[in-house]
Amino acid sequence: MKKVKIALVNPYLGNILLSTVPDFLETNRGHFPPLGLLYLYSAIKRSGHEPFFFDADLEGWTHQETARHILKENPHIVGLTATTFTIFDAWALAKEIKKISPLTKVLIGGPHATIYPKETVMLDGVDFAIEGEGEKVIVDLLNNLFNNNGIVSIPGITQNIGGKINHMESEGLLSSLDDLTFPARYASDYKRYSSILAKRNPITVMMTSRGCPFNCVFCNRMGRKYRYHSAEYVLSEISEIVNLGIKEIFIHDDTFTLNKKRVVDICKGIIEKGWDITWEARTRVDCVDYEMMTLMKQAGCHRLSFGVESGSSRVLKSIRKEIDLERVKEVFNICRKLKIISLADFMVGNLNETYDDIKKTFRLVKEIKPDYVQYSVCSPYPNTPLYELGLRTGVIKEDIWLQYAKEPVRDFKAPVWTQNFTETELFDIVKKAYKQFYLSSDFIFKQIKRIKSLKQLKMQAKAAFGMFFQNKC
Ligand code: B12
Ligand code: SF4
Repeated sequence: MKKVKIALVNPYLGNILLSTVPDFLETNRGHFPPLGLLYLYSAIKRSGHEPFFFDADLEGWTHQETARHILKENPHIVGLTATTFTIFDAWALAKEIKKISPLTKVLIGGPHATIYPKETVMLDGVDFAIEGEGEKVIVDLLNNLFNNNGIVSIPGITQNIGGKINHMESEGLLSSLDDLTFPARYASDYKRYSSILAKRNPITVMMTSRGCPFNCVFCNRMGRKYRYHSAEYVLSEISEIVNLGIKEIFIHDDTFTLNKKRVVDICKGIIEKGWDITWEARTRVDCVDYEMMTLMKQAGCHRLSFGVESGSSRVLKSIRKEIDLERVKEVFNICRKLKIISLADFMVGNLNETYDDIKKTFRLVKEIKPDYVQYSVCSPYPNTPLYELGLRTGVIKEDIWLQYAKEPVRDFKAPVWTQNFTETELFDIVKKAYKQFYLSSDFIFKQIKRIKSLKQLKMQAKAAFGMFFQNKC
């Protein structure tokens, strides 16, 4: 079997959709490692093929520069990662690569290609799209790249063969996550990843589980099926991270604390090892309790983010978030008691939301007093129940995400849920809400109390700005 050289690339993201982040913050906000590509790197390395990794976004390379750096390594194929929000840049890079080296194959994977595989390979410059989790499929592709005159008929792969689209449905999600090799952080310039929200830089990210069993209407999770790494696997991965000299971990699981026993085992393991690490995670208020949070705090958890979405029970029901507002209040109290920094995530302009409901959200924020709050205008993402409902009921007039997938344009505007409000009204409400929270005497006083040095003052100010402008994901 021929050894295939593949370049795995995180393109420079100069044109992310919906970016409300001012330039000065965009450059200060830091960079997360592209975890998906690092998992692929490990899988490819293990299979005997030859991967190269480039983070053009971290380097700040233009697409032209990136193409030149990549092609210096003479790869047979280039794999780019893209979400729908970043496909414009991935496509621009694909075209740049083809301009210099028309025979190099280009492959796109990630959330966008998963939703729109056919549209992705119809973009000029793109040969293949991979749907879903890529670790197994990419190896299948590399094993077969030079067989059968370059025609690859493998589940999960869509190919453009001279204008004819060969789409092979994916076989679904990986069943055993513990079979995966740890993401190849060593292949990246791992000491350069950072975040203004971190206590200590450099940082890394982890995904200790994949999927989420809940059904919020606005959410697109790549397959709802929840799967997780064992506590032993997670602890060995943390051990590798510690050995790299990294002390802060952003756990990016959709709902980290879904399985209590696993969380308890992970925390006990960290405490037993005596690792000097701090970490943060995202979860739901109905998936934590006092005992678990106490242990998490002891194990280095310093911040928790909760998707609360609305202060109105009626809206929470309507968007299928199904959390109880009393529980929200209890959990934010526990955070305060345990000195875990809390972040509450809300959306404005939800399905069936009225102005009275929005007022309830603001009242709830005042009551639960989160350390940070993140508001976003409800935007129906592609392949979500909300987007489909919008198309059926006429709230969204046409399938604009599909049109965008067919021809990504730089100035595309993601749709906003305008059932009861205009777009301008919603953005005005959000802007006002941010000001009210971050410029309140409560917030400023809390920040000042926490500050012990000038360095910390700078960090707190940056963190507040980060929250202020961070978009919802
Ligand atoms: C962490 C996270 C963030 C972080 C960090 C992103 C980062 N660089 O790591 C932050 C907060 C910055 C962020 C920001 C945003 N995010 Co975000 N984010 C996530 C989250 C929760 C985890 C991503 C992750 O690390 N996954 C773990 C890895 C292992 O999975 P993966 O990246 O999908 O990679 C696998 C496959 O996709 C595939 N694959 C990926 N790339 C490639 C490439 C090739 C060549 C191949 C073959 C395969 C392949 O194989 C990988 C391994 O199995 C996901 C939801 C989720 N659960 O995945 C949302 C998600 C990716 N984000 C989303 C969105 C919308 C955003 C924002 C646009 C939000 C906003 N409005 O501003 C921004 C834009 C940022 C961007 N660069 O696109 C959406 C994307 C939906 C879409 N259709 O595009 C997701 C899916 C969540 C959702 N709402 O549904 N995000
Ligand atoms: S919003 Fe959170 S809880 Fe709801 S389905 Fe998505 S990941 Fe799960």
